[in-house]
Amino acid sequence: MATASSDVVLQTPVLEKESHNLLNKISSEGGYAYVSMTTRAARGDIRAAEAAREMAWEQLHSGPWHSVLPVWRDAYAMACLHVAKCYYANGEYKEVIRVLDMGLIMGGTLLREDLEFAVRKAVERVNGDVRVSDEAVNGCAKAKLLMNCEINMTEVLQTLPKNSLSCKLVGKRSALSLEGFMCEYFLSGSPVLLSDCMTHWPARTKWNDLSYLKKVAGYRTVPVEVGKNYLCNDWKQEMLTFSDFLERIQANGPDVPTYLAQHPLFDQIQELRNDILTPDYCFAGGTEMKSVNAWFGPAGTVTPLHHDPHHNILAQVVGKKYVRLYPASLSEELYPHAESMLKNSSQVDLDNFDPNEFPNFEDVEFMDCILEEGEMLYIPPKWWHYVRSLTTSLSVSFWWSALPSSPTS
Ligand SMILES: O=C(O)CCC(=O)C(=O)O
Repeated sequence: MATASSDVVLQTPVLEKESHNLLNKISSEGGYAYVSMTTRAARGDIRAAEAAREMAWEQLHSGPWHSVLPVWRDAYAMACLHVAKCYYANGEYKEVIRVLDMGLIMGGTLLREDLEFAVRKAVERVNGDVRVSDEAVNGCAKAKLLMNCEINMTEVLQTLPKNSLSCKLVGKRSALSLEGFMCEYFLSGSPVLLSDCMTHWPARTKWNDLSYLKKVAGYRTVPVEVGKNYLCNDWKQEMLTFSDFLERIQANGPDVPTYLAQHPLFDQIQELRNDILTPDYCFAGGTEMKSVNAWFGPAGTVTPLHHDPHHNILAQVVGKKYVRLYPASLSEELYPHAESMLKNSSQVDLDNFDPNEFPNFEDVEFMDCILEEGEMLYIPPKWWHYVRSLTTSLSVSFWWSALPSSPTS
């Protein structure tokens, strides 16, 4: 049985081991004030812990993300652990989870093990505290994330870009073998819809169950995008608890959608990782897995026309999406943005297309499809894609690179 003191102290063995070295590195980068605050924080001073966290946060926002020194990301994670330890000692477990999630999302890798262990502890505590409200959760056990997956094609066509679903459709293959995928699609770099290959995923039943999602992730903090899309001026990012996010999706008002987009949710929440499997297709080419991301939002989210450098299997777990694809070879005709940060995105807004501004665009050939629940879409590297959710939708993208020895590299 746990002793009283081990009950209120959050164990952070990696922090104990690495603190000295990390603080030395931070000092050598000129972070003396941070080091001084952290020394007080380690003795349980919550105000000092908050101040250190604030200082590290400022460093994380001092320039473009790639120019932030990795040591400041570890410093941020360290400060989050100190703040969390103080809240934990006070029994404020929801606050502990919030702070630790910020550490997981924004912090470096050095203290990740402690962050993950600590978040598991705090989640156990919260779940213990709210056992009474389990009834409330069970009461809505039948509540579905998406009640009805049917769509009205006439209405849908009105929301899609001009000429959608009228030209070349992406071909669909059922239960295609890895060898078939390699020979017919991967090696030639051709998109394909893959059906009947994710029936065994626990996510296929679990993720449409609101009470399950709330139970495993409700108190966790996630980053979401608010606004039409990342190319628009009014677009912003927010941090929300997963429960608040689910409520927003359910409310699905007429205003701008909230989209949990391209977030490595499965590195953050182990229970959700256990619900998915890496598709065999991702082993084509030797495989170096780059990232597994969640894309979760209401009907009407749009990812504007862009391309990525990796092979991609986009797996549709809940709901449906419309996807339009343009081959990599036609890049020049798709009006890529000139700025280096945006050069993988097209200037053409498919939802407000102006032929006078982009006269050659309409003649460019594309392929498109509706990605149905339970299907995967293979998007070859550098193929341009535009994606619009037609219902509440939850997808997972698997990005991988072929090894240098592979014929496609
Ligand atoms: O599903 C979406 O909204 C976009 C997916 C995407 O762009 C990707 O998987 O690379």
